[in-house]
Amino acid sequence: MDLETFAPGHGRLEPRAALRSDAPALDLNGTWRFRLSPTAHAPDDFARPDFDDAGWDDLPVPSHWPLHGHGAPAYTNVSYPFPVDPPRVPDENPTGDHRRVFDLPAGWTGGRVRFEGVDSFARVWLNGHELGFSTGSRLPVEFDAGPWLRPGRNVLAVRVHQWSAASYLEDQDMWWLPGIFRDVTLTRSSADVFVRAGYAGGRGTLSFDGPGTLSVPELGVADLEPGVEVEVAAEPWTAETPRLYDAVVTCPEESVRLRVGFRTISIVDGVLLANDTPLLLKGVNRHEFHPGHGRAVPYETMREDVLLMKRHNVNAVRTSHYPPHPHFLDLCDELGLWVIDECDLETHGFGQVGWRANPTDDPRYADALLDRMRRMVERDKNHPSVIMWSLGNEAGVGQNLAVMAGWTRERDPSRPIHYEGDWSCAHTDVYSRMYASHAEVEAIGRRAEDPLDDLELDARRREMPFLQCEYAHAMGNGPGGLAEYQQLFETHPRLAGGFIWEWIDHGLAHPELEYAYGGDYGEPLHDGNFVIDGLVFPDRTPSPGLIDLKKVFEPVKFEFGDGVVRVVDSYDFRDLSHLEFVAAVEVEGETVAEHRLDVPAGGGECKVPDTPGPAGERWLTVRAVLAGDQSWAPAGQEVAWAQALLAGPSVRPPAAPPAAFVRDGDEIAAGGCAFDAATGRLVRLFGLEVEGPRLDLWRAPTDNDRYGGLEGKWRGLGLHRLTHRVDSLETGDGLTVRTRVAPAATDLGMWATYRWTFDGGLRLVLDIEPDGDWREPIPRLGVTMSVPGDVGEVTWFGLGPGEAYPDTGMGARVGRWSATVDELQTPYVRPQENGHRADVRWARFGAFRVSGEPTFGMTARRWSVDELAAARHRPDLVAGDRVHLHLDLAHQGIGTATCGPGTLPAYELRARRATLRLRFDPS
Ligand code: IPT
Repeated sequence: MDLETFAPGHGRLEPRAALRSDAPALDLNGTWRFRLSPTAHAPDDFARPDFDDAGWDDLPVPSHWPLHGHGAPAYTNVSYPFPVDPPRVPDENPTGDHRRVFDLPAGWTGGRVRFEGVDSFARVWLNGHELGFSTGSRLPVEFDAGPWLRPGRNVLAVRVHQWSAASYLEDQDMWWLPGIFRDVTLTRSSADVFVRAGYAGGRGTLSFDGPGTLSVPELGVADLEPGVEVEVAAEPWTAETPRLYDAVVTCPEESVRLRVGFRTISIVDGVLLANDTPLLLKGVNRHEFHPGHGRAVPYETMREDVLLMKRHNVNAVRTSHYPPHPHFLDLCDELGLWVIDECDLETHGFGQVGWRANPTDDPRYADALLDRMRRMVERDKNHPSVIMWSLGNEAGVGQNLAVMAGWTRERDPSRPIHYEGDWSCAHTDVYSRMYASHAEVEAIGRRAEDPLDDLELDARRREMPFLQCEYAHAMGNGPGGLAEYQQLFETHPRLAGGFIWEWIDHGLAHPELEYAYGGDYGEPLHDGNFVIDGLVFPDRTPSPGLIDLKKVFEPVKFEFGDGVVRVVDSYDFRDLSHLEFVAAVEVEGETVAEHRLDVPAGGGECKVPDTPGPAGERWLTVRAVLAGDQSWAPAGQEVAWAQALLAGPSVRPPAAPPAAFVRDGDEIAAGGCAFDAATGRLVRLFGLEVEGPRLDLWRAPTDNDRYGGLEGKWRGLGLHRLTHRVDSLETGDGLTVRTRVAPAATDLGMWATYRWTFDGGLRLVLDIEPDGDWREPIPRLGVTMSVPGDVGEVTWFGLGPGEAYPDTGMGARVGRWSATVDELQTPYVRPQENGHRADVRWARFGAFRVSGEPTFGMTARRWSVDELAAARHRPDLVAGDRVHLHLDLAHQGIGTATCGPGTLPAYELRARRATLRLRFDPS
């Protein structure tokens, strides 16, 4: 077999829509027989019906064979894992032979074998007869089985080669995972239907192409002939109001059921509209992924994805970077998400060889590229959720894009075309970019972007809506900068929003490592943890990034005034009548009063009665929750919230007169606390053995710190190996310890002066002053101490419940929170700085309590920062017998420098004069 052919397939039937038909179908999923060969050259006699496969293994289908003990997964982002020499492929070419015996029900004649997805090159035989071959892993293919089916026992054989000329088209940033990874069926359905349902001027329009007649009983449409358009009194479909109508197309041989949604996408004056209303995409990029099954994603998992997105105020998905399983789009129709459906095309690795021989610009690949586009458009054309076709991702520029776009425009003029890889936008209807900085997005929003050399193209592009098909790279801790992007999207009508990169961490479940990433299977070439960059962890637990995103994407806004709150409807298509509004007054984090707010459906101003109550810091929290069940969440689900400060903290009662600090042997003691007389370091805190707080500038670098280059600078300066020198120690009404803290081999340092006093509680005033010319931002400014490990629950009053850094934590609110030390950790797959709770007024750690004057940042762990920084996977972190406490004045922001801009200047931490004030009391 010629695996290096440019032809996308042979013997295949014309592509058609994914449809629910009442024609008989036989599910061929299940247990198949399987054999793996290291090259493409094993004999192909296995396709014979009488071949004895007794020596083979069982394999479930759908699946990827490397996840079932045959070979291993491999991860690369941009690089091809084989030489870039199209269309040639290596002799090492894992080849999986699959056999499935099935019984044909009595009376069955004719039909097609349908594969929803085979990665990558599939050769198919039925009863020893070769039906053909196909490429295009994430696309369906059908072969005519009719002539070769026989009564009773039939044998379907499929040979899957991992590498072929088509592999050059599938260089997406993900695990390389061959196999028959989507459903296989024998179906007698053959119909193709293209329903066109628009919405304009308050009316629906309906027509269709295909065999038979179309009926939509709910709208009184009966037996509509193909090619005839009717007007209907339909409600529109939007992602916010996903109204669907059951339709049936009755053909001579079968009936096809569809759910029709009426909506029209248009572009007017450079603004993206749905049903004549501006549309703001609050999107995520979704790869198909399951930690145990790879891209063979169970239906329940797809549903969970959509539900999670909806519950976090996400309204759009880009199906990066290939068409998803067709059921996913059914769910988007039903539950409501706007979708950019992306073609299974990426040739990113050619960028590493100067884009020489890029298939996108090679006419020999034109058929293959067009074939992929056709199979996507034909399969998915009936989905109201799909609002744009994307030609692919990171495939450079070239003439084949024109072929794909030209055909698509003709076939489906109703949807704009998207492609990011060609900034001239020669073949697209929208201007799309990835990871553009805030400043550039703002300029584009004002139509003040730098012009293209080609003035005609420039003028065309300037009239286009703009979207960021990828932004805010959610790798590890982060992303930072979300709120500022959203602010821009909501300010400039040209900006149609964007899609966060990306939905899920693709960590593969691993017996020792918990979750594996690139390199963990011994791949000679890999991109490490770049595959761990999602808003949800591999098990789909929301990461702090998703909690923040939910806040930033809120469809309801609150503005507080004197005794009033203004509620603003920020939905694009619906009012607030499905929501209930609750206002709570909390003192020191404890609710003292709660009442409903009467908010008009269109939004407006409401009085917020402040209830007199106990003294203390008093906050008003207003929440919008679902009044009744929705298809995507039950009643009570929180949609939006905001807080306003009603009264500041009460004034502390005057302290007892300061106690004397007295020398006692090697120690200096005051009220149950003691300091080492030589180092001035706290050693005992109300009877607990502690290692005193001392100035620290270091944090375990985040992925953004690492890939953005800060980690290198910090390590270069030696911030991870500070030395401490005590210059003087004075006792009296307190203890003053003057120190200089600095790394070796540099003249940069920090003066740190600790002033301790005791007035019933132990007070620390730490003055910090930089020494020398500090040019780079620093990771952190605060103290580190260790305490005995028997700290159970930590209770604090401050921002929570989750972590927060200067440019993240929008989802955290002021309140009283409790967590065990273990629960304070955010389980980033690759360990890094995490778990910092911000604006903490006070925190109780078992036997003692720390208060900020006024606040501090808090992190507590069972391992040191050095252990955290050295760990590659979570199981590397082993709890010791101490708890390491970090009490901070400030942190460097997070940014999104793994891809995109670093921390915005406002969130950078510069070495500066600063004072940290803390107070320790017995609990
Ligand atoms: C961008 C890719 O489109 C995306 O698939 C992913 O690889 C991301 O990078 C990194 O996680 S392309 C990059 C050159 C900006």
